Amino acid sequence: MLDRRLMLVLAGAGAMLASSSALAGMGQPTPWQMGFQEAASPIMEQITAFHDYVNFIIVAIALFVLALLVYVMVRFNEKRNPEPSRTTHNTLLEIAWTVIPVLILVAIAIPSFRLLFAQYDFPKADLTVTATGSQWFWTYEYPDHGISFASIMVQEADLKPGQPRLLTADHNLVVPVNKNVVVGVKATDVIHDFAVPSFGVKLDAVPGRLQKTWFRAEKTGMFYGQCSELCGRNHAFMPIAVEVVTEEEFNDWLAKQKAGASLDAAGKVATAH
Ligand SMILES: [Cu+2]
Repeated sequence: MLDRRLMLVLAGAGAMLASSSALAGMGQPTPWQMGFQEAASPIMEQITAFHDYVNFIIVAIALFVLALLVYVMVRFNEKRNPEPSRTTHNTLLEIAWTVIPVLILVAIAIPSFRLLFAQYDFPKADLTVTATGSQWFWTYEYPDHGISFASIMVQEADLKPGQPRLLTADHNLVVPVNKNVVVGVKATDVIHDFAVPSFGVKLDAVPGRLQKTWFRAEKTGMFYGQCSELCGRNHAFMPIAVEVVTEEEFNDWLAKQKAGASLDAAGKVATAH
């Protein structure tokens, strides 16, 4: 009876390890989430796969060391082994415990560098946007389309049904699906950080410096992130809300923004939908 229950718990834990995105939501965190948010970009898929792979190696090493410790405690304790051997060298063992860890590190390093290069290998941009962090909101610009607007968190009292608390913004960063979006990231005051977990994107926004990252969203919908560098009092209240839409919807949105921007030529923030 007890064994059966134990087996169930172990099976559950195993299943969770096997898929680190178990119980995780798409585009936003979920209560009792284990592991990462579900991947919506090729880079995040690679990050998740790499994480699962390294996790498997870590668990195997931890179990192996635990087994050795238990074996030593049981087999070589003072009662069972009153006369300890005086062995100090074993060439074969010493070579093994040097070479095997090196091989394990190489087995980790190769996919690790592959992922790193994939993250920094910028594809041809289909759309360029800039995200500027300020205390405490984001400003998004579409330099090729002359659009720019601020994105400010919606207060809890003003949320519409289905809108997540602390993550909903008044104006979303709208991008088309299956397109390479290059994001220039900068800041006006202190260091902020542009992060969207489901896209595998996280980059510091540093004043006086333009950095860039990229993502390719493969699913439509809302994807949320948060400023991920402590930036002052309202650090927790400057969400990044990305709305991924089809290309037609994106073009409609662009047209609407451009019409709105020309009406708003007084230099006020253009209205996003
Ligand atoms: Cu910030």
